[in-house]
Amino acid sequence: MRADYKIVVLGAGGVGKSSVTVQFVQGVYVESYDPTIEDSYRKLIEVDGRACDLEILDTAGVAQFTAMRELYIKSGKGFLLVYSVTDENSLTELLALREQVLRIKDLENVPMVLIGNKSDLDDDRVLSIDDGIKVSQQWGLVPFYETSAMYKTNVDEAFIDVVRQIMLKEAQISAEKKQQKELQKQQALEGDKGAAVNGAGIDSESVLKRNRQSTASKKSKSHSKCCTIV
Ligand SMILES: Nc1nc2c(ncn2[C@@H]2O[C@H](COP(=O)(O)OP(=O)(O)OP(=O)(O)O)[C@@H](O)[C@H]2O)c(=O)[nH]1
Ligand SMILES: [Mg+2]
Repeated sequence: MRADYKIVVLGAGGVGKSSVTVQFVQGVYVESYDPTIEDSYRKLIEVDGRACDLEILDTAGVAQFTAMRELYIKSGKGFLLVYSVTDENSLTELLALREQVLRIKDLENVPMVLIGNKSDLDDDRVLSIDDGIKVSQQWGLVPFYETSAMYKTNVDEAFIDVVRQIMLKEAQISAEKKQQKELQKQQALEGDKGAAVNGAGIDSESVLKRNRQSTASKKSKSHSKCCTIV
């Protein structure tokens, strides 16, 4: 079965969101700058033996086109947060954008990567790799990549990382659902037994406790992502 993945590319104007996206989807580099209003792309890829149908939303960075932001954040499953290593403000802008994503998604762990693009522009660089690493650490070790859309450096890696995070999250959600169903089944069974023996109530406290412990251990595991710089 093919799984659907909606990925949203966010960041300030001109940082290279469209260039990175088009390089990933079509394998070409766009030299000209044409500010995006909103573009959507599809790409079928296989990740870890699973067919994935990616829907990538390339969003507007320029302020006059950002009205739709809230809506597409709501529908996104994974996010690429892009700044340019040649533009300090573009990294500062990402802090507010990440806050907006977390507020709208209202989840503890949102699949996300941090991207410092235009890594080929050595002479114009104002942000170092360490600046990116610092932000990644502040964000709880969100995977960080320096990319060059021009040379396709780390572009596929960044997209695949976010797809893997979505996969992991969905696997966790479906495991939790399964666990909950089993718990309900068990409760129903024990209720039947109790009623048959002496009409006593169900003692599900230990099962619930186990359930909570297992969820807590999963959560702590999912925090232990490492930061990737190639
Ligand atoms: N040298 C270099 N230039 C890049 C790179 N990525 C993008 N650019 C250039 O930067 C300019 C802006 O790139 P876009 O991809 O249009 O930027 P954007 O973030 O989509 O901009 P908005 O749609 O306005 O938000 C273009 O002229 C690109 O060719 C890169 O990795 N290296
Ligand atoms: Mg664009």
